[in-house]
Amino acid sequence: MFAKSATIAILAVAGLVSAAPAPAGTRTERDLASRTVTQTGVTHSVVAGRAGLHFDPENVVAEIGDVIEWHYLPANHSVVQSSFAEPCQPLAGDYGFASNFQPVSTGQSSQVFQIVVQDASPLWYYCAQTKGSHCQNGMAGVINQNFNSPNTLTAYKAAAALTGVSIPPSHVSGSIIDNPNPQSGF
Ligand SMILES: [Cu+2]
Repeated sequence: MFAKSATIAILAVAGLVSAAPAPAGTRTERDLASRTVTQTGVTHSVVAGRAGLHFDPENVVAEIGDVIEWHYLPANHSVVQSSFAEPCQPLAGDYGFASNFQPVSTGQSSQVFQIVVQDASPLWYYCAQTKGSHCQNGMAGVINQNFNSPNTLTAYKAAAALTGVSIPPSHVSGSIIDNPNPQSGF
């Protein structure tokens, strides 16, 4: 299961490395079949919707090859990658990772969303739910923030609050799978 997940996730974050030089005549978009990372076996769980419009923990430090796994509490959240500069909208070209919406009435969703960390660059993301303006109200997170940079999660949220309406992704990319440990909480 993990190997399959990793393959999908690699495709999901293709946009992260689209700036890397590619041999002449090859596509750079999402064409990452040859790019692999060695998985560490470490999973970081993040809960969407704990304590309101919030990802918990919202700031994760992860190694390359770690899995980030989002769980969903009520009501109807999603996880969508953005840039730091443009909060509450998908990465340009829609290349980032993106989950579907996960409607939940009680407990947590039976599904989780996973990606594999591909490099050390910060990964910014938000919830695209427009009912209640989740992103504008602070439902955003980061993986591997550069703590020596002014690009902090606080700054992202401040900019997010000034955006109008969140933009949903045009695609789903990443691994949406049944919760592998439904009896173990998060
Ligand atoms: Cu949300």
